[in-house]
Amino acid sequence: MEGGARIELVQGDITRQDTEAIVNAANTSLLGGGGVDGAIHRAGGPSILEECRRLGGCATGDAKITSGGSLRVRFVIHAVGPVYRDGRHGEPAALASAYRRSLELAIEHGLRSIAFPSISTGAYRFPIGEAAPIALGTVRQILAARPGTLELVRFVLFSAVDLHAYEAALDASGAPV
Ligand code: AR6
Repeated sequence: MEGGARIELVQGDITRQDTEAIVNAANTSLLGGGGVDGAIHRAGGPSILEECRRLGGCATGDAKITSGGSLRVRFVIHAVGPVYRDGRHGEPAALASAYRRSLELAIEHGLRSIAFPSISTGAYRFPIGEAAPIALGTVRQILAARPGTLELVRFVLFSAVDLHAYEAALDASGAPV
């Protein structure tokens, strides 16, 4: 528990979550792609892309919100993580910012639950062992600072290896969940 909220780690598919919002690992165009982005647009139907077209893109480290289309979620929050080069080009700060902006949007919309994929650790090649503590640390910080807002933040990891990386990061941070 953090600020009255629960952080959950599960293995699964982000498109099948029953939270109020899911987060997309998008790119700056917001016009779709592979991985999580492709799966969300496939499962959510064309209305999400139509909304995205009107948003005029999104900067790295920022996030924008659309409806959930035909998904069971109310909203999709499209977050843009950094492309990883060597970790010395602002990638950790940009990754933290993508999580922070997503949570801020969720809180602004009065949402109680949100599910994240592991942003930037696929096509954008951010090493998951470095990304997991940044993701969890940023979420914890915001939950602690904004008690009484979000109740559930779920990380949906695609593979068992990815799930274990997040579990290890959570254990290493020492705080109870
Ligand atoms: N559910 C949960 N996790 C998934 C799913 C899924 N359905 N599919 C893949 N993952 P990526 P990025 C995992 O590449 O690195 C797109 O083309 C995957 O195994 O989706 O932020 C965008 O348009 C990995 O661990 O996102 C951008 O151009 C993690 O989700 C670019 O890729 C993120 O992988 C963004 O790259």
